[in-house]
This record gives sequence, C-alpha cells and structure tokens, in this order.
Amino acid sequence: MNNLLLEIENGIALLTINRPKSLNALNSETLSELNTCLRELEGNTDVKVVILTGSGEKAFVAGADISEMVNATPAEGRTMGLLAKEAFGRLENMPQVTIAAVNGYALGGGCEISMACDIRVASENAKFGQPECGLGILPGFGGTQRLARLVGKGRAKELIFTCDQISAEDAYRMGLANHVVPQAELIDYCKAMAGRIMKNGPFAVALAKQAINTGMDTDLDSGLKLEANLFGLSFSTEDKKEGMTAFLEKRKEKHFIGK
Ligand code: DAK
Repeated sequence: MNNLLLEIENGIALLTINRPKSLNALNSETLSELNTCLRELEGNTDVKVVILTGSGEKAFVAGADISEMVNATPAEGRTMGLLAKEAFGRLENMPQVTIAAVNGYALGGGCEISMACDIRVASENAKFGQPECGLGILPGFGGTQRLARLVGKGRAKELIFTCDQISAEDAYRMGLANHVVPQAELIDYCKAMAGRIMKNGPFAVALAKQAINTGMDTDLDSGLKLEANLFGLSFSTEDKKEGMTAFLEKRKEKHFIGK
C-alpha cells in the first residue's frame, strides 16, 4: 500500500491515511487501497475496532484530491465516486466499530469519511467543513446526507452553503464530534475507548450497530421490529450465556467469543 499505514495490536487496527504532503487528500489510488484494506479487516475476526486517522499533526484528511479532480472527466469522476461510496460504506457497515481520530483538518471528503465512521473524536486543533460549493461542486461523498442526519438539516445547510470551517469545540457542540481532546492524547484516548468497547460482546456490538444504522433510515415501527429480531438473534449466542452468567456469578472477567 502506497498511501495507507496499518498497525494491528490487541484487537485494534490503527489505519492511517498517509499522504502528508497533500494533507492526506483522497485520490483514487488511496480510495482503492482503502477498499482493499477494509475488505480484509472486515473478515479479520481478531480485529474488533478500527481507528482511522491521518498522518502528521495538521490534517486528518483535507478532502478529495483537487489536483486529480481538476482535469477529471465525468466518467473518471463517477469511478472516483463509486470507489468512495464503497469504501465509506464499508466503514459504516463493517461489523467492527470504526472510530475517526480527527487530528486536524477534516474538510470535504475528510469530513465525509469521518462521518462514515461510527464515532468521531477530534483533537483540539481539528477543523471541520464542507468547502465543496466554493469549488463549484456539492458534497458528493455523502456529505449532504450524513451531515444532515448527524447535526440536523438547518446546521448542515449552513455549513454546506457557507463553506465555513468550524472548530472542534463547535463540532462537539453540534454533535459532529463525540469528544475533543489534546492532540497528543488523541490516539490513546481512542484506544482507551476501543478497550471499553472490546470488553463487551463483539457480536452484540455488531448487531447494535446494524440496528442503529438500519433503524435510522427507516420509520420507528420498522426500526423497533428490526431491533426485536436482532435482539432475538443475540439470545442464540454463547456470549449471551457468558455475559449473564458472569453477572449472576458476580464475576468481572468475561470470556466473550463473538458468537
Ligand atoms: N487536494 C489536493 N491537495 C491538497 C488538498 C486537497 N484537497 N488540500 C491541501 N492540499 C495540498 C496543497 O495543495 C499543498 O500542496 P503544495 O502546494 O505544498 O504542493 C499542501 O497540501 C499543503 O496545503 P496548503 O499549503 O494549502 O496548507 P495551508 O495550511 O495553507 O491550508 C487547508 C490548509 C486545508 C486550509 C488548505 O490546504 C485547503 O483549503 N485545502 C483544500 C480543502 C478543500 O477544499 N477540500 C475539499 C476538496 S473537495 C466526488 C465526490 C466528492 C468529492 C469528490 C468527488 N465524486 C462523487 C466523484 C469531494 C470533494 C472534496 O473533498
């Protein structure tokens, strides 16, 4: 992989977009590598949490690569869009939890890829924004859809129409960032959160992720039916037996096996 770094340790995959000279901008090659890498991680049952970050201290991802897009034909633009749709969809729907460690600029496609993750933790210097309208395009990696779902229609419209960059604190206040931490603590903070997630039944966490994602895109009644079905499914697992038995035996140590 030319544009990504991957470290897997203690159930956590730390995936770094590594193009610091262009502030980790997403070009087609990077999107393609992301797809390959996420496909492999999806099938790796040793990995329970994926932390996605950017190389360096300045940027998480400063958007799609403008130098590649400037002369791209509609067909090339479409290919790029499809690559991103697939990679972002993987982050959003893979059974593992995905955390975006937003270590600086998260603009355009950078803000959008962070929103495809389950959780966003921002460093104090992070800046979020959707500057596409200033380039004569509109957000096209899900920004008009995911931003509105995360922060509401009014705030999403303001951010997209003005192209304003907002601070990590403002992103936190509007629910775009879950937490804001000093940059030096960002990855450890995300790893500690991953540790708390990994103490729980991985299959149950994956089902909960599925219930939330699918349920948010449907009406309440259908969402509640889906929840009931997935809840029923969790009763078929060894993990349910183990989790409840540990409670009744007043045992802190639990041995979840993910099925
Ligand atoms: N693409 C390419 N290169 C970039 C880049 C980007 N998005 N952002 C930064 N760089 C490069 C700069 O060109 C510069 O390169 P050199 O000049 O050193 O060779 C280097 O990174 C450092 O950047 P600056 O010199 O500009 O650094 P500053 O600290 O002055 O400014 C900045 C940092 C992040 C405020 C600034 O670089 C900036 O405004 N960057 C652009 C941010 C932006 O507009 N991002 C949105 C891109 S549009 C699609 C769907 C969606 C999309 C595309 C296709 N389809 C469905 C097909 C998404 C579009 C976007 O994301």
